[in-house]
Amino acid sequence: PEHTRDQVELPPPAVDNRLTVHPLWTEIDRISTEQIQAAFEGVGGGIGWQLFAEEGDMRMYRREMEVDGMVMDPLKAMHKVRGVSAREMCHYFFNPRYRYEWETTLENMTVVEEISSDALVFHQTFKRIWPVSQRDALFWSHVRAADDHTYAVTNHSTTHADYPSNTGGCIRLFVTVCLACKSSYPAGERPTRDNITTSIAYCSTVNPGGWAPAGVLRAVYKREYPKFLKRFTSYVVNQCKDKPLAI
Ligand code: 6CM
Repeated sequence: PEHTRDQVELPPPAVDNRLTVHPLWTEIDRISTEQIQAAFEGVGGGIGWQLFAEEGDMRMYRREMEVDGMVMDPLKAMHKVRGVSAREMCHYFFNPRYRYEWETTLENMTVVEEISSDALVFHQTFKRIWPVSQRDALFWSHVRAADDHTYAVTNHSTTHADYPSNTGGCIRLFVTVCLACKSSYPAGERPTRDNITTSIAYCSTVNPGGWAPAGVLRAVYKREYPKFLKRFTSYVVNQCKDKPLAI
């Protein structure tokens, strides 16, 4: 049945050996560790974080930051989702099979390299936004188990000889993203769809890679990030509802 195939491909509980012998391993391990730690540090008391979107349990903050006139606002979002596990959340975020179903800013996605069951390299082009040139990105993506009932996906820009930047009409953007998820359920009970809650921390920093008007970028981010997180989380809830809970 459908769910059996999904179960097999869930993020592994330990790092895949094929990843630890890859040339990118040291970088992937270091950046993932840093990002996961930072994701769980709240914004409470943090200087400069401004709340820009709030809906139900979702809160989104950004810190305005410009480097040479280019917007690089770090974004941090917190959310709580009932009925799915951290592992399931990360499975749907990492696995390319589902990406077109929840990612609305995406035009095209190619898997450039399959490093291991828990690490891939992607090339993506994004939908063009007037009056800005079209963007593309090339990044590794790594899913891992962290502490108890915690899983995270980290995406970070890299390079590849077959995908040179600033060709084919696209400007290459640079991205660091982390989706970190932690499940909880009442002490002494067995986890079920009815009692499990997953806390999500999503962090993103995008360097637009070339000229783009600050006002346009901030307006796009303000509209697109809340849309993404709401759409993605309800997509996962929907996908999981008739499948056994995978913890
Ligand atoms: O994290 C998200 N998606 C992941 C899987 O695709 C991955 C994507 C990272 C790229 C983030 C780039 C966002 C820029 C989209 C706007 C289009 C560019 C025009 C402006 C020129 C700079 O980590 C979800 C990403 C949700 C983005 C709203």
